[in-house]
Amino acid sequence: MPEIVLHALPPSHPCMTAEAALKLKGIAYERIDFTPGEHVARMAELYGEGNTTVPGVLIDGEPVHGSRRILARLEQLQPAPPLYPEETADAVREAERWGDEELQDLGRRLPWGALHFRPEAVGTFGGAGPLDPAGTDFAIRMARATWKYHGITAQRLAHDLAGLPAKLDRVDALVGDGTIGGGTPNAADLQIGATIRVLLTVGDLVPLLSDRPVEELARRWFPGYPGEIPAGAYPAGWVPSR
Ligand SMILES: N[C@@H](CCC(=O)N[C@@H](CS)C(=O)NCC(=O)O)C(=O)O
Repeated sequence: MPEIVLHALPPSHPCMTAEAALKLKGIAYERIDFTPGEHVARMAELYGEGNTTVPGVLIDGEPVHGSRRILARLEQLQPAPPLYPEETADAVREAERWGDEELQDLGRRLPWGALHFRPEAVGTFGGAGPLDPAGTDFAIRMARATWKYHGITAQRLAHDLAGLPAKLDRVDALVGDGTIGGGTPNAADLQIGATIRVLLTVGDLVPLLSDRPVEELARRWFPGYPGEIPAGAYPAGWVPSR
């Protein structure tokens, strides 16, 4: 096996996807976590201009950037167990694409959307308790910068929340038709499951997510993930009822 280095940011869900694939395939790797901010220059240096997001992996020095490219490359390196099982490969690829292009951003916008209203909860994502007042001042500045960076606005947040039930129904349907949720995770399980696992940290979303296939899938493939934003963060009426 070649030497593999995974470059990541600690709370990143696409990094969880890439790392879960490495573990699933039993591939040895070293994980290097950048600090947010520092990652931009370091990733561009390693993966080329414009490739500033995580995850990236270096495979004997060969740069592979982005969770989907990484999973496809790992499949070539070590075909078993398959991330794209032959009999469902097309459906898995389409579900993986959807999970990346249409669901993954919610794993950034919805938690950060809620943290704007409950900044002290930023501390829970580092595995600690809620922040003290000085820490909360810092978190308020961080949440403002993050809203700007990810283009989060109150209108966009309300729109994301309104559209969430249909997306969750789609995930349940993928479990129902056997595209995901089998005995061994495939690429779409890992892509979709990581985003849903992050959403489970948002107390306001728990009623929408709990006791259904979508929750079971996320907790099965990603049992541990820190972070707890108490319910009641989003303004009243923004979270659709189930
Ligand atoms: N769709 C890409 C997106 C990766 C992505 O946006 N990663 C986030 C972390 S969750 C990131 O690097 N954020 C920092 C930044 O945008 O500079 C993938 O799956 O690899």
